[in-house]
Amino acid sequence: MTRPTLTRAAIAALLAVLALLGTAPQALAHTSLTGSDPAKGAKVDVAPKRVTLTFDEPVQSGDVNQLVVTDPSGGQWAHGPVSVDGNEVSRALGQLGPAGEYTIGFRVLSEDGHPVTREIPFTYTTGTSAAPETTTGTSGTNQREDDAGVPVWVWVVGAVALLGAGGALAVRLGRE
Ligand SMILES: [Cu+2]
Repeated sequence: MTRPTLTRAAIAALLAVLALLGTAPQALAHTSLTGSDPAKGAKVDVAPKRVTLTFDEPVQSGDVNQLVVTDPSGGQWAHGPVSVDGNEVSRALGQLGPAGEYTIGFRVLSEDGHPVTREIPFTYTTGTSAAPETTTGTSGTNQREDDAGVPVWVWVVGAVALLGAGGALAVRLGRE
């Protein structure tokens, strides 16, 4: 009798699919960023004293979150502890120096243990003019600036992303 066997196999397959689908709502419900100060793409003319991220759910406190602010040359401006207050994560900023595009980079742990990583650009419109323009610069100077343009935290976040890639892939496969 092959028919009952096939039916049983079909039911088993269906249950497996349902089990996979059952994980999808959780995967879609990951903590996500709902806002930031400075906001994404903002043009600020008064240097912020603090950078604050707001999420749709509480974030894990403790020494598990990273939050950096990088200037156009790769300089770091956030300092002190990363503080967590419910849905908000913030960190103090030094007086911003050069005008230009800054990037807020973060990796925080949501309550369910999943990391949330993002980059948020904003522009600081005032402040000291950017590094001496290339009018007097040689190509050697430019090369050096290019090298300095890749901030260290990019590599850190990249490594973290690689570590998380396995989990993300599993989630993605589960969703599909
Ligand atoms: Cu999650």
